[in-house]
Amino acid sequence: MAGTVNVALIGYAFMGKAHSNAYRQVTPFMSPRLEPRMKVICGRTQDKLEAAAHQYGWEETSTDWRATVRRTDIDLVDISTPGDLHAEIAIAAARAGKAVFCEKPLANSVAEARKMVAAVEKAGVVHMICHNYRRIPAVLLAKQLIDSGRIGTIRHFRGTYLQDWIADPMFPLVWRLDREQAGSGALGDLGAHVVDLARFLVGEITEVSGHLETFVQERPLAANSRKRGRVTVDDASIALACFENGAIGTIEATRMAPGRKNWNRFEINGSKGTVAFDLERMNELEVYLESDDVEVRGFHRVLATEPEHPLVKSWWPPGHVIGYEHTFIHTVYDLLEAMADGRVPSPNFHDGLKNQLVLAAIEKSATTRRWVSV
Ligand code: SOE
Repeated sequence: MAGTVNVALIGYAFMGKAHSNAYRQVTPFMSPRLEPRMKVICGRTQDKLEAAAHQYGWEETSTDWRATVRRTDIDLVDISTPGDLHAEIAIAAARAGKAVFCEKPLANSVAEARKMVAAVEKAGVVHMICHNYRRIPAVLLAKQLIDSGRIGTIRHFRGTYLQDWIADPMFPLVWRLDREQAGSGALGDLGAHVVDLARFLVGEITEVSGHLETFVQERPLAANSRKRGRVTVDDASIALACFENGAIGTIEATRMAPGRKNWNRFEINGSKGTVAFDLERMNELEVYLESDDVEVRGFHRVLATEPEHPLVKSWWPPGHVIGYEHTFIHTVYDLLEAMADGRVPSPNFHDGLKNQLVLAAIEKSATTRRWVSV
């Protein structure tokens, strides 16, 4: 290990949790040359901060982000707050000479985003936006196939990001439904990912024709469900797009599609083939190549878990999908909970013995060429 990066994370909600987990897991799995040290987690409410620090392993807490970004012992500022704070924090962090890692969408307006870019450029600091879906092996495989020309000239991009968590009109008016805090609705929250994937895989977008819709105009207040407040962002967004390279596309994002939980899907058609991806089956890429022999030509489901696939080497053997690690986490969790209760969890040694008896019986049967009772 060549050194350490002291991290300050600002924001402890869903994205803060995802980022905390990334700092914890990156070293044991991927051996980066710089090791993140989870120095301080920063937010508004002290008891929530303490709980988050304890849960994820942050050394300290702070309710003062301004003081935090000025600290001389902080190298990297991670902005996982709602969008209305991105610009102010990022600019302050850049001025303090810190590397900045920011959740998407970058800002709540283009004007803010421009100021953020100017600040990091002027300070000469490292900066990154968190478009995590670019780092999925199957998505990177799609990129390889596109960049190598295997699917030919790209003609169509069809990107849909569908969720359903606000489909119920009684779902409360959380910050993501407030323009002041979130900037926009499904468009910025989910559409930003689709746009990023479109740019990453196909190229720059030159022209769009969009439509935004807010189906549920008022919702119960989060703090008092008897009162209602106005939804000031889009529930759904849809756009046609033209790309610099001549491709055309559609970009759809909604949080009002019952049954679609995290359906981030794209299909890209080229002159010689198609690639299609669905986040809900994130270890797979569907591939169709005109160059395949006609009698076997068709969509192939490629399981992107071979060491030859991008990023996979750091994880598991072929077929051991990403997500495999969570099965161990769940197992260890149940073990710890059982220890806390003073009980023996399941499966336990009794299960191990019963299993062993079956294995032994199979061996015996194989040698004796007979049925064997267990
Ligand atoms: C909620 O809609 C959300 O958590 C987004 O904010 C994330 O960016 C997306 O990756 C998953 O869904």
